[in-house]
Amino acid sequence: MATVIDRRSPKDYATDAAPWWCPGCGDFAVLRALQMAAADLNLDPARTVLVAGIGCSGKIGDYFRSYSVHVVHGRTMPVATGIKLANRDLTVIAAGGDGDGYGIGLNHFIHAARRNVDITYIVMDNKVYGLTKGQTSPTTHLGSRTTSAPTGAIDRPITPLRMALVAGVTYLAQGFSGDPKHLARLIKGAIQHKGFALVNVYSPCVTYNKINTYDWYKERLVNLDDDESYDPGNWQAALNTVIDKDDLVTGLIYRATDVPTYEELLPGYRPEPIAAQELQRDPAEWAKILAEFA
Ligand SMILES: Cc1ncc(C[n+]2csc(CCOP(=O)(O)OP(=O)(O)O)c2C)c(N)n1
Ligand code: SF4
Repeated sequence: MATVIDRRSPKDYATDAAPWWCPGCGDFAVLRALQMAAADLNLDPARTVLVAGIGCSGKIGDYFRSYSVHVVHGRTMPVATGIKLANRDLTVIAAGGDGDGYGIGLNHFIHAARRNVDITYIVMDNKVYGLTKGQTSPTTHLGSRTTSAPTGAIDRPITPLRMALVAGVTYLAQGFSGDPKHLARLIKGAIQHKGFALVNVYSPCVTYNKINTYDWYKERLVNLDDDESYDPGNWQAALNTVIDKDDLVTGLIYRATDVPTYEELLPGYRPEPIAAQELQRDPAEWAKILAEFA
């Protein structure tokens, strides 16, 4: 007989797999925060899908209890979008690294944001390619020495927060692995948000990034949630703030609640869950479609 769980705890979202990350890796805190957020929302693991990218960060899909798809490098967005459109009754979360999302997957990220698909995207931004041994990533700071740039990076970095705002994101937050409870609140808000939500997380790579460490962030990060005068509903102020603060902010940066989701705009949209809809086609209609490809 199936067990009915009324109330879940973060532990209920752990799998049997032992995390493979280096001791101290920021991704442990992201996993913990995601588990806390899921427990707070009492998410049903059987109605939740985690789409994980390739990289150390992408291992999170093995450790969070839900359905999970480990997709090819940079393709979390199209797969998550497809899952949501096929069954919008599901909670769809994507997670991966800065290389996965802002390098090889950059164009998919921009299109997912502008479409406002109802998915949550968590990026573990450690400013290097951790899995492949510390090469420069799209968010590596100018001048940082990495295994692929031993004399210092010469490419100007991508700024995910500014890019997301310009692309049309409707929920934008930034968290830090040094504060998992705060991060859990930001992830919870992202999952509750109806539309595309990006949570960029400064998640230190303790093995390959000796510059952007926990202490480096602690000395610099400003929590916007502590500032009562900050209005996350003001797009222009959000953009000005991330530029002025050089992207070193945490908290809810921007939220718009009046933008329809991609699903709602699709022809034939109906508000009730797809499972409740009549999906049976007339057999003659199927035969006609099959005949076209015979
Ligand atoms: C098409 C393709 N190109 C390159 C790779 C090699 N590769 C695997 S992970 C990775 C980068 C991972 O960096 P990031 O997304 O920042 O994740 P992290 O490991 O730092 O968490 C690369 C380049 C690959 N697996 N597939
Ligand atoms: S290499 Fe870096 S990102 Fe990968 S598990 Fe180790 S600390 Fe984490």
